[in-house]
Amino acid sequence: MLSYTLVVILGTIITSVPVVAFPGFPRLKQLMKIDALNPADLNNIGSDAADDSFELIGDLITLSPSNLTQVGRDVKELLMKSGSPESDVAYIDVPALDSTACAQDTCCVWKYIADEMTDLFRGESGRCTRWARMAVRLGFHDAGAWSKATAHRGGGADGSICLTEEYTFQENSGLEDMCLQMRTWYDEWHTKKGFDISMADLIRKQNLLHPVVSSEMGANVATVVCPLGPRVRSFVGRVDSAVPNKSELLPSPFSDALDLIRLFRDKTISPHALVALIGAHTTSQQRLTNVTRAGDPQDSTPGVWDVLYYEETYGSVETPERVFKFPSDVALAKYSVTAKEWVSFLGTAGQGHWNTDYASAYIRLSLLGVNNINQLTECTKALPARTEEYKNPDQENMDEWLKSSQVSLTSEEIADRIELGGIVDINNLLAGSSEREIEL
Ligand code: HEM
Ligand SMILES: *[C@@H]1O[C@H](CO)[C@@H](O)[C@H](O)[C@H]1NC(C)=O
Ligand SMILES: *[C@@H]1O[C@H](CO)[C@@H](O)[C@H](O)[C@H]1NC(C)=O
Ligand SMILES: CC(=O)N[C@H]1CO[C@H](CO)[C@@H](O)[C@@H]1O
Repeated sequence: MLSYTLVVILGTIITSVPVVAFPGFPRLKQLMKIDALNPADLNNIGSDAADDSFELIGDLITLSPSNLTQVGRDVKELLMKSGSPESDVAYIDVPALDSTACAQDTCCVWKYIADEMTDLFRGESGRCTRWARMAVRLGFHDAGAWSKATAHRGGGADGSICLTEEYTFQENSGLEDMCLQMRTWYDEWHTKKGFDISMADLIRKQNLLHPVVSSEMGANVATVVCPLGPRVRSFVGRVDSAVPNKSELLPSPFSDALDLIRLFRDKTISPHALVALIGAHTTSQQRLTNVTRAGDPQDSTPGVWDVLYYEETYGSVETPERVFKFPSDVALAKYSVTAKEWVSFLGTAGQGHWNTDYASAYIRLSLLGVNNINQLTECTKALPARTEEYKNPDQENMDEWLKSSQVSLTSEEIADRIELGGIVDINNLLAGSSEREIEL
């Protein structure tokens, strides 16, 4: 498939980009300026109704109800936890890309971009690739560099992570490739394909292909491409900023639960929502937190948006040796304030609950620092369809890999293969196949 060839080529080019070897997380922790803990956090409430954030953000704080657009009203409802944060609304007929109908529909070009993203985000096994995971993390790191206390200095979901050198900051290690890819898409769609806009048409300009929009749309496309992932309602039209913002506002995998709760509180994200968001690690394979264990996943089913991550991190099921748990994740799983919500995501009944909570929390996260929420356009219909049922075709081989923590070329090859969503075939690899390029 063409898209995989592209990945291989890109992978080769990208290895020349300098990557900071160790992200230096502990330093960041000292830099955090933290308010006193909200007393509500000390009560182990945990129920959806009582322990969540309903706070308004951005322009919705000051706009009177009569001045709200449809989108303004919808987002306000979503922030206040009414309305559904997931949706399956989809195009029935997509207008041709070069048609007038497409030009008049803000979301139309996004459908084409989302399809192109999907090719990169989904692997042969049906799982999502490292590109999808990077896209989700990129959306978080762009939006998450914002806090109430520093809001006057800007920050948030403003694309600055890829528009400036922000992506080379230590805490963004591992996201360099994704920013380069976002810039490639920007060039392709904006510059080359001529989806350009007149200066007068400012809103249209904002709705078009700025990396900022890509970074939040990219995250939502990636999330739904991961099998079992939610289809998060998606809004476009954020305003770009070329000002790099505050690195110290992102979390460290070595923080304790209380620090993390405080850090996210200051972003209007409740402990409850934090527990839902952090479940994105269900898909991941860390590379930089412990470099000698590069490629080791955070649960036994990397690339699948399942609740096994919650079970294994909590310790309610046996976890194979190769699964690498971040200290911060374990801390949240065990802390009194967050444990109750954590446990509510365990088991098959947890999936639907988690997906809804994740979608709700991600909508909030993706709108931090956005001061034109009332002018956004909803483009959920541009997202690909979700995969509601999924079983790894190669779980037996995956399990074999997971139960050995031995570091060898073979294990790295398997990790690489899984990162690109390929099917694991241990026998082939053990037979000494040194072929790095996965059969695509
Ligand atoms: C307590 C908060 C969090 C901490 C401490 C944290 C930390 C980390 C670390 C250390 C990595 C691995 C980087 C590496 O070694 O290569 C990672 C990966 C990742 N994180 Fe988080 N994270 C947090 C919250 C979140 C949130 C809120 C999201 C999304 C909504 C998210 C999404 C991801 C994803 C998708 C990856 C995988 C990236 C990839 O495969 O390239 N994380 N995170
Ligand atoms: C709301 O709209 C009215 C008129 O339509 C305008 O005078 C007022 O300034 C607006 N208020 C806000 C907060 O935008
Ligand atoms: C990384 O993992 C190895 C193997 O489990 C361990 O010996 C080492 O202490 C870890 N290093 C760090 C920095 O956590
Ligand atoms: C414009 C702006 O807010 N820049 C800030 C980005 O973060 C650094 C480090 O915290 C500050 O020194 C800048 O002022």
